[in-house]
Amino acid sequence: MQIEPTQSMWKNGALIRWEEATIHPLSHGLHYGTSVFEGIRCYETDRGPAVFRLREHMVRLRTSAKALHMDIPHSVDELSAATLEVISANGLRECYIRPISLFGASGIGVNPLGYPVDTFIIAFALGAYLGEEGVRNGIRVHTSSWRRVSSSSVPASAKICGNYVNSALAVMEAKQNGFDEAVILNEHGFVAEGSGENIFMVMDGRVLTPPVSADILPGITRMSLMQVAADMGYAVEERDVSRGEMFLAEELFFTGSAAEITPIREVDRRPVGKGVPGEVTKRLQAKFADVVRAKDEKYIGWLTFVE
Ligand code: PPE
Repeated sequence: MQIEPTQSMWKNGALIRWEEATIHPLSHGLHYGTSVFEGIRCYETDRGPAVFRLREHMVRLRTSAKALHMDIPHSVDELSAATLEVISANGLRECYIRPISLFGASGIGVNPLGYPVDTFIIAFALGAYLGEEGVRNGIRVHTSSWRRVSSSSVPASAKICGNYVNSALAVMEAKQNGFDEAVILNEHGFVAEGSGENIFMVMDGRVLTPPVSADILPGITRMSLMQVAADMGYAVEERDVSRGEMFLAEELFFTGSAAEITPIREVDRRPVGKGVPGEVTKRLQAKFADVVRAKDEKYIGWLTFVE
């Protein structure tokens, strides 16, 4: 997706100009994928811009880093404050925020222990990840021929950049085959997630999603949606889902910071339900839109307002 540059970003504790941002070509994170990142959204509200679940994202950044033995020398509070600083410095009202920490340049070789760690926080405007049309009318997906990276090889539930080679292969294959996105099965053949989204299904009116033990990324939108759905009175369940069960689902949808809630209208060339976004999905989408835009007091604690 194309984005417009902004004026400044945050690097290792201070704002720098967008044009000043550089990475050494010998950075370990570039050669070996040893970097961790986040994706966060900030929404325009009546009380000004507000970042959705900022703290939770920064906690996950540090948890992903821990899985790589990477010590990010900034606390959750510091990273959160830096995010607000970048948003206000650039006068952004609604934006997407991309924090990233990487092992820098120190030498050559696979072992990064003791290497410097560089952290950037970048914010910019971003539209619907899977398209406006997709959010409204649903997208078409297929089951990938690639299996989800397994926790027996890498920490699959950490947001480690190298893990995204798997996602990139899956989404390229999906696009080349004429689909909007891929559903990736895990090593055991159960449904894991999309290339950059968690997946939910509605079965007999219940809201189901694969468990974290299915080698998914434990999505913050996923966690939030599970709580909102339960509060709305839906039975919510985490359990393994087979490929074939997707064909039985009344509704299917993706969740993610970038993707928000995107309905799936077709899977493996079979219509999901009636082939249009379902009622439960639409109700959840509407509620979620209220939650992130500070229109529901109950979840106001999930927002950090930019002064
Ligand atoms: N699974 C994967 C593999 C994933 O990358 C994401 C986020 C999710 C699930 C949903 O997690 P959460 O955002 O916490 O609800 N994908 C991010 C990056 C997408 C990208 O193309 O870059 C995102 O949505 O920001």
